[in-house]
Amino acid sequence: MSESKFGSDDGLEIDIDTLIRENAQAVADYELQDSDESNNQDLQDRQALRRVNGLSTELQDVSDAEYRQLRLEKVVLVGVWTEGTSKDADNSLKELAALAETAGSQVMDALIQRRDKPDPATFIGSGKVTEVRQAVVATGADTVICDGELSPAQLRTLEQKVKVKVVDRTALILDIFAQHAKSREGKAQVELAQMSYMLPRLRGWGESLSRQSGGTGGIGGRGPGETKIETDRRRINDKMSKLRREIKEMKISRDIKRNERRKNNIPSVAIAGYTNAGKSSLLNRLTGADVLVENALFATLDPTVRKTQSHDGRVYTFVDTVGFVRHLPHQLVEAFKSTLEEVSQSDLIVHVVDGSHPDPMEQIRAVRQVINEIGGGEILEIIAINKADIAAPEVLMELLRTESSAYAISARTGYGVPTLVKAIESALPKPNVEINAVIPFSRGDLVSAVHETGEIISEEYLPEGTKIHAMVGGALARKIELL
Ligand SMILES: Nc1nc2c(ncn2[C@@H]2O[C@H](COP(=O)(O)OP(=O)(O)OP(=O)(O)O)[C@@H](O)[C@H]2O)c(=O)[nH]1
Ligand SMILES: [Mg+2]
Repeated sequence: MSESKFGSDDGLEIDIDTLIRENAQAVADYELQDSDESNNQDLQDRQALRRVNGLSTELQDVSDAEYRQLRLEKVVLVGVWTEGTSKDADNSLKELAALAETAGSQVMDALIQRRDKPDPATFIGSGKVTEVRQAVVATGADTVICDGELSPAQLRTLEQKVKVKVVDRTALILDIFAQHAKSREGKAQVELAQMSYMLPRLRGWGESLSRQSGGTGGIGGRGPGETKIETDRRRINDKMSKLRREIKEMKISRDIKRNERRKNNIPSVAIAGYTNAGKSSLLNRLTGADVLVENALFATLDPTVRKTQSHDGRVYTFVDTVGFVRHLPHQLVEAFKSTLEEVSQSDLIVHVVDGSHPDPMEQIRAVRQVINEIGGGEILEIIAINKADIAAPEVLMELLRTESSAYAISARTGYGVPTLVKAIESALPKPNVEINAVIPFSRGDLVSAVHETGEIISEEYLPEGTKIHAMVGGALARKIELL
């Protein structure tokens, strides 16, 4: 391989000069194309709804997921920087800001503290708490968002000290999911995740309930408030079991469809990756699907499956699904198990990476961690480094150098997409049974199936039928043998 070319096996290389040239052109086209997206009705609906559903500190009816109050929030972000460089810490807080904005909040201020580990009582050190309180007063903020998952006690103590609502990163992500869930399945999954987040925290919220009902917890903690918490807890548990059952039932029809595809040897390619990397844009570019594309985190929650055809006529599917993030709340991974199966049960993963992100390697690591967690660690992976039109060429080159099967693309301009498609097609599982048969003309369905899922070696029309020599999947081979 020459010095200026990077790329993977089979001669699919990238010429850096061309890339830089196309880069400049793409940036020029960039603004023009941006306006197309506003045609999307979904997007308009969503922008009209740019208000935040804050997790209300006062649980009205815990059996109903609508316990959150709708209000526009002004937030102060707080991070604890325990390891890595200061750039890592900044990136983390920038991501928290993007999450907060996606949830509809306005970020007023952001504070970060370096310490070995978060303070067990207040997350940030007590000295910093005063500073946070000052920032809250100075900016008129009504919420503090902490960059981590806080214990119920930490949330409560911090809330008392800063005197406004305190929310952690997990609650924020759950909130975005709640706002973006559209399908019945998606809504049920989010609700389940929210409840499993709420359950251990009930005591914290329960305090205000016990105050409401005039109780103080009483001796031995069995005041009226405590009783209410116990009823709440039971109701939440009941609701969670019901949701789990419902999700299981809803999953059945997708399982049937997936098994059908598998039986027919239709390979599935999962488009996975960090949130906002451009997965939906890539699906749209590859299949002409009309999936919502938005510069927001977790725009997509429901999987979209689209059929397509390889250059040699084989049918396969692409599926676009929910994006990943660093420290994806485990409640979400758990609740979205059935959705995430679209990735863990696929034949090939196209891992989309945002090449214009300041630290794409960190995103790659986070995505692989989730893929491993859901049992997809062994699946063949192709990296699609997206947004090549706005990415720094040196970042692209570095990624292409370190990743063995990586391609620079732009879902927006189409750059590199044909090369990526070639790589995908050559990585699709190959039909492995050789057939050499004459199929009667009355079984045209089998001939088309061989064309759609197999690889034709030769084909000839004889008076008694179509003589086909081909490689096909086991199930189809059996059907043909039984003729
Ligand atoms: N410049 C540039 N922007 C892109 C490209 N691909 C996607 N985008 C933009 O990146 C943002 C996110 O794109 P999506 O396709 O919604 O990303 P996603 O990975 O599906 O995101 P989630 O569903 O939210 O996880 C949108 O604003 C897109 O217009 C690209 O190749 N170049
Ligand atoms: Mg998407």
